[in-house]
Amino acid sequence: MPATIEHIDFHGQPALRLATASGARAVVALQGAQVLSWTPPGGEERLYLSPQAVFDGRTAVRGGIPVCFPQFADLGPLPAHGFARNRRWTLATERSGKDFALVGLQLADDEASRALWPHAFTAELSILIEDSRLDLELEIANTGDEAFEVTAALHTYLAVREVEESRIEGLHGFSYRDKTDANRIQRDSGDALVIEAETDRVYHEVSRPLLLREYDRSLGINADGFPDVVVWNPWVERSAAIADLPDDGFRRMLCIEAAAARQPVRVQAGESWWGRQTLVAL
Ligand code: TA6
Repeated sequence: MPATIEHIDFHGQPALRLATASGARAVVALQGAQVLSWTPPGGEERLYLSPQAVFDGRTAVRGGIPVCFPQFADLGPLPAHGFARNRRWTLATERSGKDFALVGLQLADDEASRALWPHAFTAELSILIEDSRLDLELEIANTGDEAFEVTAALHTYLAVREVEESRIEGLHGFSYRDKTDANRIQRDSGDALVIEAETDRVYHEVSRPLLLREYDRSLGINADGFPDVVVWNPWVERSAAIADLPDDGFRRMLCIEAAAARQPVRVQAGESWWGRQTLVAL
């Protein structure tokens, strides 16, 4: 049986379901081009989607892989994480082969985007599932006459069995900006990062792949083009304050994000920039 790409309704919203012969599956909402579910062969969900996520076609959906563009977090005057996650993208490419499925979704500037951010652009997110791998590539093209600057991220919410029993390996020695400590710059000195409190860090220029280890499974995480890695877990109090996250939601999620956050990316007129995040279930 070849791989398939189906148009489905997911919580009342248009979405795509990708499936491969070896049993990998993904669900991608048109809103935000947001991957909401990914199960590699074997059938275990590897992304966290909040059971209290709002599906109204506009509100940012809590979980999966939101695309933050053209602004990461509050690093500028736009709404938090920009507007790409609130807009409906269009399906531009769909391809499937013996054991892969690929979709490409696009967002271009329009009156509403230019009212917030006065630039001509196209954003394309390519999403590929193949064997135990999920690959997301974001390409931003400047279709206007003047250079612009963006910050961006793939804000990946990974599903974990129990956050305190998970370890992130590979961050040793890198500097990070700690949002929970007045944005102080620190250096990671442990051999693995274990989440035991609210964590909101932008690690700078992370040049090696990461490994998320749980007691019975692991996930390899690699990025290209995106220089930074964000690690976020809201922990007890912030989890309780976030309306679309259950009070104990922080136990089941860990965001490990591929980001261009420390320095904005400058895209010249007529040029483009791309960044990729790859997850491999191990
Ligand atoms: O990526 C980490 C972060 O910027 C945190 O500071 C936290 O607020 C989170 O993203 C979620 O943001 P959101 O706007 O989706 O509530």
